[in-house]
Order: sequence, then C-alpha cells, then structure tokens
Amino acid sequence: MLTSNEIPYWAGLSLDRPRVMGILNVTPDSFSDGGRDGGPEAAIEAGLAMAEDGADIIDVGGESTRPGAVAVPPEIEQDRVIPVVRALALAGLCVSVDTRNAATMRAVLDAGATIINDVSGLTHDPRAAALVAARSCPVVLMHMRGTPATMNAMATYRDVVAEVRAELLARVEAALAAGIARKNIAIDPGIGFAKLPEQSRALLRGLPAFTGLGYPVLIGVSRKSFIGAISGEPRADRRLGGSLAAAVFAALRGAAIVRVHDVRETVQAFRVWHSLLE
Ligand code: PMM
Repeated sequence: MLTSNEIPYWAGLSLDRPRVMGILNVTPDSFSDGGRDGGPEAAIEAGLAMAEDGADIIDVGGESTRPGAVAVPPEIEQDRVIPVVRALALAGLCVSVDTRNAATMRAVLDAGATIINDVSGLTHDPRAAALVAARSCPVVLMHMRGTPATMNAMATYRDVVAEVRAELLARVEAALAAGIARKNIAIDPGIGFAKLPEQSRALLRGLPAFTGLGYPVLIGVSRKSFIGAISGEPRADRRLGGSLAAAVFAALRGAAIVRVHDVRETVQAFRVWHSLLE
C-alpha cells in the first residue's frame, strides 16, 4: 500500500512534496486569529494573499471549532463563507471548506469549493456522507471525540495512537460504505481535538501509524495549545517558531498536507528543507 506522501494525487494536487493549506477563518471568535478578518472583502483579500504566498489550498471556515466553542447555525455559517468561497474559486484557487453541516457542504460545493474538511469525520450531520458521495468531492476525515463543546472531557486513552487510528479507520469504513470513493479520502488524527498536549505529541511521533494506511494524511498543528504547553508561550499568535518546527516534523514523518495560519513562513521552511535534501 502506498504511504501518505507516495500517493500521486489528491484533490487534483500532486503530492510529490508537502502541500500547504492556508487557514482562513471567517468567524468572530477563532482561537488564534479572532476578529482579525473583518467581513468578506477582508477575508477574500487574505485568501488571495495566502495563495500569493504559496498556499496550495485555502481552507475557509465559518464555525469556530476551538475547545468549548458552541455550534453556529448553518445559515449563519453559509452567510459567512459563501461570498468568500465564490470569490476565491472564481480566482482559480483550490478552496476547501471546514464544515460539519451537509447543507453548508452542498452550498459551498455549488459556490465552487473543491474539498470538504469535516472535523467530525462526517459523523455530525447524518446527511453529510451521502452528500459527499453524490458530489464525488475530496473530503478530509478528521478524528475527534464528542463536539468542540465537550471534547476536552473525552481525552482519555490507554494507547492514543492505536485508539485514534482505530476510530479514524471506522470513519473511513463508514465513508466507503456510504459510497465515497477511496481516492477522495484524506485522513487527519485531529491534533488538539479531544487530545491533551501529551497525546498530541504522541500522535505526531506516531504519525507513521497513520501515513501507512493508504490515504493522504493532513495535519493541523499551527499555533495549537500543545505548542504552548511545550514552549510555555500562552499567546497563540506568538507560536510561529513551534508551529514551523512541528509542521516540518509532520512532513518529515509523511504528512502530505499541513494546515497552517502562517503560509509564507511555512512555504519558506519547506523550500529550504527540500533544497537541502537535494
Ligand atoms: N484544526 C482546527 C480546525 N479545523 N481541520 C482539520 N482537518 N485539522 C485540524 O487540525 C483542524 C481543522 C482548529 O484550528 P483553527 O481554529 O485555527 O482553525
């Protein structure tokens, strides 16, 4: 079986080098960049700038999934993301949308999005898997337990790598059973989602248990609390150094795509690392 970064293509992107997904949160309360992006025009500008900086995918999100966050009604989520998705897709960018709601998935695919990124692994909305199957779109299945509101209390594992792997494989099996094509699936162990800092570390060290499953692996480490725990930096916006170290580490361990806030810096880090390998 091919490992994560040996798979030739996913979502139309060749995986011959680690790909960078830029995070564009269009929410008033995202944990690390809350309030920075004011309205659709500013978000569109920020997305275009990320593409200029070398992002391969722009991940647009209209619902905060930070620990303790409460769910946003799908209509509000759609009002936030659709103008941004439409403009970025029209500009020719590869757009993914971070959503758990089938109605939002349908609307963003109609607006030109390419990829659905579901932090619930298509478990939140019972209509989501059938929709993704019918639309034949690439999908990221992320692992978490509970919901953003409840997940912190569910971070109890005896063997975090084995349990997250098994639970993620169950999501993959459910997706396949719903008719989603194998070639469209990417997986993500969900760093920080129902994981304590020590468990997030263990998952990154244990990444080969995921990269060997035959699906591209996506990893989101950017500015997350485990970096704060390791470095002692309480402010998310001061975790760039740790985020770069973790992104390069994840890519070295076979992650095909990294999801980041700081696109320009991550692209530079990957370019330098790759040129030194040659
Ligand atoms: N992390 C966040 C949101 N969405 N999606 C995937 N696939 N993987 C992640 O690790 C992930 C995600 C939370 O981070 P943010 O609030 O900065 O977007």
